[in-house]
Amino acid sequence: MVDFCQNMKEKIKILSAEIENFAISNLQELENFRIKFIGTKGSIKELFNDLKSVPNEEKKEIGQLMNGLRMLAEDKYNQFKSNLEEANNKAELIDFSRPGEDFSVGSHHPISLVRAEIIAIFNRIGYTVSEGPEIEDDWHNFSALNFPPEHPARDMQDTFFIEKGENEMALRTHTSSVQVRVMENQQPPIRTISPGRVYRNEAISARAHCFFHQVEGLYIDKNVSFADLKQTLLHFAQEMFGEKAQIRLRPSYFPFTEPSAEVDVSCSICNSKGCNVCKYTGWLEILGCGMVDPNVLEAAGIDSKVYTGFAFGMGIERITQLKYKVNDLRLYSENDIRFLKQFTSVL
Ligand code: 2U9
Repeated sequence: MVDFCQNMKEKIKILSAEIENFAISNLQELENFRIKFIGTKGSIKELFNDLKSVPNEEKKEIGQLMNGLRMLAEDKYNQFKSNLEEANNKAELIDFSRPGEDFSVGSHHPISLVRAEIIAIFNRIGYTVSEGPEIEDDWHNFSALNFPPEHPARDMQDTFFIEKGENEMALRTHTSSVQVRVMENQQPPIRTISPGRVYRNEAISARAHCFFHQVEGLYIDKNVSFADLKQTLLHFAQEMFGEKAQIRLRPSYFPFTEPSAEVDVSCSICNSKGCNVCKYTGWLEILGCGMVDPNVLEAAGIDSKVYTGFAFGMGIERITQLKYKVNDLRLYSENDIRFLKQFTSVL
């Protein structure tokens, strides 16, 4: 009899482990569980039938163990039943025929759009893209570009200095510094553009900002002439503003180019007839350019007797202003969604 009782206790232990481990993930498995353990022919019912044969002195202990077992099975069954029913009800609430909800897409910033367009135009005629640091030393930002020691651009009024003195560093004021680095590391032919952010110590207004974006171009080889420069810039203007665009050059001065010029494009808004955007001149200023000064070539280790080159520089904000008629520079960095979302469908 002792063996019989021991055997009963063993069976209760095994069944209790089986109940706990039984996996239920759907209604069919729940039903299988019910039949196996709780149903009229289930293992717990069978075990209860054996209770008759347990001697009276052991009945209480074994009876309690069996009640515990039945509760374990019933609790698990009820718990899974209500979980599965709840999940089923939720699934029934989903209307799969409903149209999807709108999700808002962002837009490319107009500066990024125009930057990409300028890069694509010059890529097509063989220019690579070079990038460099925004924090520059005096050599790459000024001295190598033929800025005399007392040039006003070197002043704190114009440039953001990070450290003064021996380790003088500044936020670059143009991306020409990147092209100095290209020349120092590579012999001609060089045909590259440098897009990037530049910094100037200016009060912020509709027409000026303390940072903006430039693309500067550099072409150095044997026999590069001013005629090559003019034709390259005409090509750029026609790609950017339409095939009817014309350019004109006005003499100018930059420390790093000689001769130098400022370039205007014909006003596409009024077909050069005169409007308030071109101030009734028919022309809009878009960039500066010139033949690279021999001093700049020599400073970077390029023989100015063998090579010549041209360079140009433009503000991306200015080109964007003309292309998309943006009349206030501050709009570019305020991140006003009403401004930005006007460019959602441009690409
Ligand atoms: C090297 C040598 C010369 C790049 C040039 C300009 C003329 C120019 C301005 C346009 C509007 C800057 O953004 S802006 O304010 N740039 O007028 N930039 S020639 O000349 C270089 C570049 C690199 C090595």
